[in-house]
Amino acid sequence: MRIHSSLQKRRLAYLPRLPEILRSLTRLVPLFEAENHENELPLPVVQLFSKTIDQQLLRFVEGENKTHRPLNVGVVFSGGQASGGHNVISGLFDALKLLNPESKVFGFLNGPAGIINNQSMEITAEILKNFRNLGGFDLIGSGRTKIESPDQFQAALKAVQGLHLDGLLIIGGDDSNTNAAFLAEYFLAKGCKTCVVGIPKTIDGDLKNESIEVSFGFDTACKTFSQTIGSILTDCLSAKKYYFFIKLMGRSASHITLECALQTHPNLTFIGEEIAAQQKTLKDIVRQITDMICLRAEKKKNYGVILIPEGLIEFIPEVKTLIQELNTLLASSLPHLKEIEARPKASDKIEYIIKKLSIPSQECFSLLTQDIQLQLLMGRDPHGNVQVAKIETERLLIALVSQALAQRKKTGTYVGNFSAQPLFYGYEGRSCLPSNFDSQYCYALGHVAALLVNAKLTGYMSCVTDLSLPVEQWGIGATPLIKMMGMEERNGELKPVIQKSLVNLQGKPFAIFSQERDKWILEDLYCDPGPIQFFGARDETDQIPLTLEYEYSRHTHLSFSHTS
Ligand code: FBP
Repeated sequence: MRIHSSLQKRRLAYLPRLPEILRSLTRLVPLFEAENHENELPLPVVQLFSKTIDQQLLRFVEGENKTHRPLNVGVVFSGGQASGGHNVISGLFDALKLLNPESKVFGFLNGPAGIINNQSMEITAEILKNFRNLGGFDLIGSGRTKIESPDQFQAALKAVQGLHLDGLLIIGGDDSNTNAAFLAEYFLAKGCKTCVVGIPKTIDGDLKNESIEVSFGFDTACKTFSQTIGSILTDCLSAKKYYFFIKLMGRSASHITLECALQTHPNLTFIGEEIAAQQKTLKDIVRQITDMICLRAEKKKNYGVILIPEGLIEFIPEVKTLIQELNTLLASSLPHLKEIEARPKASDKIEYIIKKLSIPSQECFSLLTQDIQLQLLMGRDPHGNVQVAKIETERLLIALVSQALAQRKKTGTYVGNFSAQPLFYGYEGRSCLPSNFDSQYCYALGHVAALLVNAKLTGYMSCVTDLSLPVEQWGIGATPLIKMMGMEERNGELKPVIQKSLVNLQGKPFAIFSQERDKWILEDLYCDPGPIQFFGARDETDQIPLTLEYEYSRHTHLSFSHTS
């Protein structure tokens, strides 16, 4: 049960703006773009998805007016929270009711496990009115269970047939939408009428491609982190005594870190993809931070802010190799994880595993602090990934930089004082009140999902495009889930998965960042964007992410002025 604050009450009453085209909802029909992507896809994808391989990209256009039958549609939240999820459900609900007031929406409880265990609830207007435009996934809960075994697929089939579902919306990231593609194929093979539709959700911003401009939740998370980073920058400038090492969520890709750097202008920002491209070692990174601290100390500046993407550690080539070796060793089917768990002493765990690594990985592992060594040995997530959110890279860097500075002090090349504060921002950005952008984007995504189910289209992801234009001019369509697939190693095996998008080092947002960042090292050109605005002028309330703006507009430099 939630107690609504007065701001939440005002948000419940907020009416998201809709793209103009959705105003003719009852008259919209799909228009397919003839194209053959079979040749571009890896062979296992073509073979595994024989029933959905021929799907075409589509958009919706006004067409013949039809009568609409009542539809039953199930929804599930899969994976980490992202602001705007409740608006996907609101958009779906409102669109379905408009198409036919007899339509019903069912929510599967606590993630995909709710499908397997057939636990659901009907979402009525009365229930939904307490969740519109609010953050979190608490209406029905979320979870990370993966539907993968034959029994689980069968259980899912039974659950959707039991509720006579015409559609099932999977609101998730790359892994969850990969699951959606498999479910769509499976349901078709079993002659089941339930259409599976994916919704691009993740604060990480890595579910992004030709058809998906951004995943929902990214904007709210980045604005929330940028607000806090902005406050830290001002605090830093006031007390002038700390170096803040701020790790930002985002799993592998550094999209969040890039967006926050563009919003706030910290002294130093690492972008994982650049580290990988430049083949930087952990020592190089430590040296880069240490050099900056020494330079600033010469100017009597013993403070500053450093942004570190959550996935940095995985991009450092020697650490990446180490993680890959550990992943293979610790894949749940193998006995090493059990051996490690059985040893109570940290040093015994480390001693056991280190002998199993290659010589370069042994060297790399030995460079890390014991805390980080243990964090790298922890269990994997259900998809076999290292849980990077749990690796305290910010503390590792502080420890290594402290050692390096102590060395430099001895040689007289560093004269300052180093006092560091580790911070990690992640969970606080996932369930907060969605920005207007996310509220509107999600509401539209839900509408498009309703149109897809109404048109009996399965294995598609709902798409809303042209997001840098005013909401009224946004476009709507859908892209086949399999079109986004590639092959990746999971739990030690090559599997078809929807590709994660990494920061494009040739793209405009990164170019603008690299053009500006050198100035930020010594000059304190800090920018404090303040909290998300919900009421007031549209240029303050409806701002889109800067990376999105730079990618799709003509900007060649930062779009707001510095405070100096
Ligand atoms: P999704 O990919 O499911 O959207 O989750 C993203 C994320 O918030 C990552 O940024 C983070 O690494 C991870 O979830 C944390 O997972 P958990 O919620 O299980 O701690």
